Amino acid sequence: MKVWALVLVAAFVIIGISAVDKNKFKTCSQSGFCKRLRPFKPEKSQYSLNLDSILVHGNVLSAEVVTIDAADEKRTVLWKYAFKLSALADGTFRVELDEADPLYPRYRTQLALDGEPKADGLKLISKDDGKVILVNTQGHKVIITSEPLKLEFLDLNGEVAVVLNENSQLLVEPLRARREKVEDEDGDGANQLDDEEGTWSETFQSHHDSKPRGNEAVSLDVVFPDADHVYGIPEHTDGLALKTTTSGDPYRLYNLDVFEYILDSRMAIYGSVPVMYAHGPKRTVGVFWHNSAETWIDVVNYGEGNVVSSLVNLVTGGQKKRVDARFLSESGIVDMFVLMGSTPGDAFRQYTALTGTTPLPPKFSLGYHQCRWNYMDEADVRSVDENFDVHDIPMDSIWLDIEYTNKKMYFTWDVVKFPRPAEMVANLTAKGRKMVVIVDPHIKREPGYFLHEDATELGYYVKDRDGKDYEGWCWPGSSSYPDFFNPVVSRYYSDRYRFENFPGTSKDVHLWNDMNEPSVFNGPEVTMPKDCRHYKPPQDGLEGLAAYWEHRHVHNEYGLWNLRATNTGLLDRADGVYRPFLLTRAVFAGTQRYSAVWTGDNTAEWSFLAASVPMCLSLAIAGNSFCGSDVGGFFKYPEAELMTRWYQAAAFQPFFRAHSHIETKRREPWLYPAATTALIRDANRKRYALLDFWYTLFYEHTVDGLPVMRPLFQHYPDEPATYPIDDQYLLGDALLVKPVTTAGASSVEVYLPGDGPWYDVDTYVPHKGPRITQPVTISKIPVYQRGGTIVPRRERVRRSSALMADDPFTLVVALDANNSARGSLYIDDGETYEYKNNKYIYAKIEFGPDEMTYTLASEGAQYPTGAWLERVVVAGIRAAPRSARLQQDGRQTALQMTLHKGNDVLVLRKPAASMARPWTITFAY
Ligand code: NBV
Repeated sequence: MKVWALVLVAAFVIIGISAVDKNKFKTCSQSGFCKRLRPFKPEKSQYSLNLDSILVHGNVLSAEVVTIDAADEKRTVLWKYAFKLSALADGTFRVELDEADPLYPRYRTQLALDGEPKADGLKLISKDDGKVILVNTQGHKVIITSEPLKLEFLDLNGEVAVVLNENSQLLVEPLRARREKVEDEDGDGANQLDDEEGTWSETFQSHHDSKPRGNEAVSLDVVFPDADHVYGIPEHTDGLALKTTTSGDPYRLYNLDVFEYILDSRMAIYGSVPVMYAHGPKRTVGVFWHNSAETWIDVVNYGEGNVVSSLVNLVTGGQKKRVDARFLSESGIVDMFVLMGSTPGDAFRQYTALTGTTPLPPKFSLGYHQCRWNYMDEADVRSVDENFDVHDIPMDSIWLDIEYTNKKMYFTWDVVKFPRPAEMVANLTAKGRKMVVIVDPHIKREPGYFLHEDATELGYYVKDRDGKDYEGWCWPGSSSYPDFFNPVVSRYYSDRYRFENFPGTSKDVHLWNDMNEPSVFNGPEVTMPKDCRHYKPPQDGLEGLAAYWEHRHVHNEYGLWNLRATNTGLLDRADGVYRPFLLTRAVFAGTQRYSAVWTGDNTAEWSFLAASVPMCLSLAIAGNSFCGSDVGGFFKYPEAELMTRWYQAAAFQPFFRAHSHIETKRREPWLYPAATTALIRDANRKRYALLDFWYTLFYEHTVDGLPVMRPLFQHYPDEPATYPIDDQYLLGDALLVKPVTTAGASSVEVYLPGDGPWYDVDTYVPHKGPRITQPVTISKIPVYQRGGTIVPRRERVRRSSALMADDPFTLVVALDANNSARGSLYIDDGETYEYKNNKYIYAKIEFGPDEMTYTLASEGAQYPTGAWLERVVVAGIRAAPRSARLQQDGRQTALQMTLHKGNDVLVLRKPAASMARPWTITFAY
């Protein structure tokens, strides 16, 4: 390692002791296009649609849009644009605006969409008075005003739900060629360089951006009438409901490795998902800004107390509720999807219909993961593994961070510390456990390293502005980065995951792609320079600037290309038989199709524990349900109480993994006082008891595209009190979780929406909302089951999820006011794709006063599970039945029953029905 490099790494580590170094990251005024265009708000938009050019073909209206200077009486056309409005399936529209004849093609984001969106019907209703009116099959109308161009999207009641370009901030900066010299335009006698406002270059700190294409920004404003709040555009740290940005910077989306990120901030961090939802009692709608360049988003919520009322009146004409947003990106085209809702669930589903859902995860990955930077050698791994058994704590996987490699050369092992990886993995799999290893995208530039030699020889690296292999600095020292945009490179990279190419791995070794923003320690804002060059498929006649994409165009989707290549590799290595698990830090629209996500390097502080909820909720409504945060906090050391509360909270979050920084004190559960270890054991057991509930939710997500972890307003859209809530959430529609996130808590305030009752899952005590004070001890996790639901549990806890496969079920029935409840259960082999061949069970479970039924809801689907029904617990029973009989396979059995607790909890003992086939329990009174 060169000396300067050592100094850099040391400095990195030392600087990292305190909170984020804000100077490393741009503010809006340091980001050329944001500074230039944030104030852009002309009184009248220059854009108008040429009514004579309109063509409606299939689901698409296309037309010419032109810009004309308002002051120009001759109405000279400044620039021409191609406009498209498409009607898409399920109440979604798409609006595209590109230059009609750009100097070079403008970048269109490639990987976010899960294939071509499905078309809907679009009918032209009228075209007069400068307005075009259209309607889709569902009945949503679109009114296009031609001059200035404005688009109004109407809900099914005929009310305006979304407006584009109401605030005249639509803009597509035309590409132009750089002139070496500009004639003396200001009359000072001198010719000037064509470089006003940093058009052709920009500098941030010591970093120079050559901007060979000049300015190419795009912008669009959106108005959401009647909205109380807007949500989404993760990843940020300032809560679920977005705030007005008139003071301070806009929300920023630019995937960045922000060391020791801070809370309550609109700064960009690792992920960027440009989808926003607006919700109020009238409706929920959404917009998806399909753009992978650096993006800034301003929000003005006129209903927020701090927006001056005179301004509210001026802008909204007295309308009390309205939220305005404005998307501003450095490059690309205007490509906005409008999601018409009308419920929150509809809008969330419309988004996943476009960008995809999370495929059914291997079941182990819903269990508990034990990670640390680093488990240092095989003996360390073995002892951690054994200690989970000694302390009787269920655990499904042990993770290896970067130190397992030979000098941070991925796909290799440090042969001194890890001489027998296959044996190490076999030790884990013997107990049904797995291993997860990290592979970062940076490649060590080390002579003799096969990956580096291949990539250099074959030209597989991202290029710098001069067309040479780009060299940055990362963990391995001098590094280069695969250009996944080239299909040949992605294929090559995928093949590195083949078992024969990555010795020591097997189907039970899963993956973690970190640092894929990408992180470059010595790059501008700790990432890749924007003028680096990426592959573009060669096309006849396209050369020079037209022959490649710049990193600026693709930045936010770089990580997604990395994940796609990894995912392909993991599928292919096992001939498509086994489901892979993959975790990523960088996030973009569509990431959910390949990977789980986590919230990166958090800190062992109470506030970060609390922040894990809104951060994961925002990601979940943006498609990424499989989300978690480092349990315990990555930086610093969590004392016993914080650690306990973190386990308790994370046991009820989708991705459940403990992780810690290499320099922090070891913190495996048994290293705490015995009482804390016991509490952690209890939290993990609660997780494992509900694994089938989680698995069923993830299965249902693949079918309905709804989040697994849900904000309260999703199910209670008419209850305004739920709108701002982001310290509690729902799992499916059955459980409500309120984690304890403060020290020394003896009670928490819980909002219980709807009619309830909500049953405390520990005691079955029913509660009615809207607000209760829940006393808590250190062992209490406030979780409630909604009356009207049935939740499957398995009470025999084992070392890992795989060992529980044939264990019996307890069904917890929480009754509603009609003495009824329903639920579902999904079962399969937990690891293969055989479910696609109908080898699974999806059962609907229904409870009514007279009978309880378990029916297989998917025709033709079967799975020979050995699991059986051990117990039915019915909470909230008002009239206890005299007798209960089970029927299955034509046989009848009388069941034993016991009444508990003031006689309102009924337990049916040992029905012993097989969960592989339907059954019925009938009650007599
Ligand atoms: O690979 C080391 C760490 C990892 O443990 C962490 O989870 C990642 O978010 N990685 C970042 C690199 C550097 C952290 C300071």
